Amino acid sequence: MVLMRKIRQWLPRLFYDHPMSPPCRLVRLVAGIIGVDLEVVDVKDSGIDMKSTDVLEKIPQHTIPALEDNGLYLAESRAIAVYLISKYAKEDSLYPKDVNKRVLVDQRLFFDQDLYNRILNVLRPKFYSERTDPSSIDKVIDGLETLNRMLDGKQWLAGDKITLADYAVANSLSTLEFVPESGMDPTKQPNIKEWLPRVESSHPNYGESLKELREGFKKMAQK
Ligand SMILES: N[C@@H](CCC(=O)N[C@@H](CS)C(=O)NCC(=O)O)C(=O)O
Repeated sequence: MVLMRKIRQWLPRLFYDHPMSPPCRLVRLVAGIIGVDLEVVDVKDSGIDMKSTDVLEKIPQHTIPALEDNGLYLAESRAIAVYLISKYAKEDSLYPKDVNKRVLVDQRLFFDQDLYNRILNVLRPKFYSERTDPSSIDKVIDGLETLNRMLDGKQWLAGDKITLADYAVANSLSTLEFVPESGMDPTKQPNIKEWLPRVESSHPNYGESLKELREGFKKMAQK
């Protein structure tokens, strides 16, 4: 039993990744913070086709990030982060076991999924040199106003400690740096302005992750 557990700990956790993917960044960030090793497979470099029959059998969603851990196959960045924390973190503050605390983190994570999709509707046209629909910008601003209200009088998004929700939402917001011309500066919202640096300085890995993103954006802009 003990031997099996030890062997399982040594089996590689395959992580299907791309360095510039924001959802992949969230998982790498969380894994780094809780000290879990991932065997990173860059899908582009390795030529893996997430839509190939072999991969789709295991990961029907064909998106990255995806995780393969001892027979478990998982897509969706927030679900992967929840899994890694629940299974491997030494303590539960990032994703509490107490259901009354955890549900607040979950609520913010579902909110983040919606917010990120709104942000994507503004980022995507820039990738394809298309015009952004002004209503997409309005929807992001509405999301930022909601976030600002969530943070009213609070240090953190869910409870009295930093959680996965803070990292997920901050990670989503960081992608707005790619579209400065849109005028969607989250720090125009006073509570977000105070909260963001709090998240950024909460762990050295966050600063590293942000640096990596900014360097990537710079390279993309030079192309
Ligand atoms: N909600 C998903 C979004 C994943 C996603 O859309 N990933 C993109 C890369 S950033 C992707 O794999 N796109 C390729 C595809 O949809 O086939 C998550 O958070 O993991």
